[in-house]
Amino acid sequence: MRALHALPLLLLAACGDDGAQQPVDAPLTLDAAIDAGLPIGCDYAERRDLTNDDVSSGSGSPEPTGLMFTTKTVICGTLEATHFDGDITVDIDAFTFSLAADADVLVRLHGTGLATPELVGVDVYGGASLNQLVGSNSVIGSHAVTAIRLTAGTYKLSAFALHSAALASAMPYRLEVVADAPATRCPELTTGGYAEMADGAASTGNDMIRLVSGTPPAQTASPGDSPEPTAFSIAGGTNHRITGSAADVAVADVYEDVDTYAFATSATTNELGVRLTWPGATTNLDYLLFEASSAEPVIRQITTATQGPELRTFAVKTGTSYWLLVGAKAGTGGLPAAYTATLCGATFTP
Ligand SMILES: [Ca+2]
Ligand SMILES: [Ca+2]
Ligand SMILES: [Ca+2]
Ligand SMILES: [Ca+2]
Repeated sequence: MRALHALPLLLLAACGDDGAQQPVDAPLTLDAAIDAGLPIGCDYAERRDLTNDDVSSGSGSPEPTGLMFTTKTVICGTLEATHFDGDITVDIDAFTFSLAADADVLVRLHGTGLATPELVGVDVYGGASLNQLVGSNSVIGSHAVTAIRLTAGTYKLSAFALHSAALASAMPYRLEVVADAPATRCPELTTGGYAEMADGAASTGNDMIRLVSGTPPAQTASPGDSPEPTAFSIAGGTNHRITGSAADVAVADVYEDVDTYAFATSATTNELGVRLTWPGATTNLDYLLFEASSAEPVIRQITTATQGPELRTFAVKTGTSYWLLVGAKAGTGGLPAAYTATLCGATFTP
């Protein structure tokens, strides 16, 4: 299945990104009437479903909400059941909003049933033509979340649902942008936690997954490896520390040493941030998240930077066992590298 941002992207030609200009002497009753029609908790509600898709149809344009973000902005829309394109597109709804100042934000998409279609999420675009992808998320468990820093300006949120058939019924959703404080929500922990202990002299004791270029990730054939047993059951609002060493090993793999850590989410934890850090500026470490015993990545945080952190916030399933794999990119400098992974649990309640 194609990612949304791999679909043909057609630039907006004649559509400005400014909200409709209101005459300064517009009657006050106009605003009152619009506001009165909004569902509770919504700052804007989708108005033109059939023409707010500027990705797959090419003929649409984002709805200019006119909203200026301060601490929380909520856009309410619906994934429609009525205009599946016969391929994979169920519905795409694009909206613009603006920030007057730079801000760290969490972008969430939530609503009942959003886990039903094959892929539901939000792409965030910036730039003068609103075609530069600056963030994205997809539903895992109950909802979708990502954390990004946005500079002042105008952005486009494209909510999408991709599936092999039309939805059985329409699904209302809420797109929310809320202020974030990543430095306090998920700072690097510097003491305590779980230390890698089962990698062995060959640094293969905790591998679990092979990532060979050109083939899907697969479980190792070795019967001798096992994931590091952190025994973490991560509750919302609690942060946990893992430390380990990425060894300098020669393997025919995308990664040299890979180290896999088993942990679980608590019954209410539905979001996780993972901050992976290491010293120096010549080493490229990545992390991937798998559900335990699966070789299909749920999250790949694999930027090519040779300086930490690798940092991402995403939705997770509650009460679920996961594997966090830390890998040293093949050929990277500075190995062995001591690393710290800080896992930050959160409970989002709509
Ligand atoms: Ca639409
Ligand atoms: Ca829609
Ligand atoms: Ca290791
Ligand atoms: Ca290893």
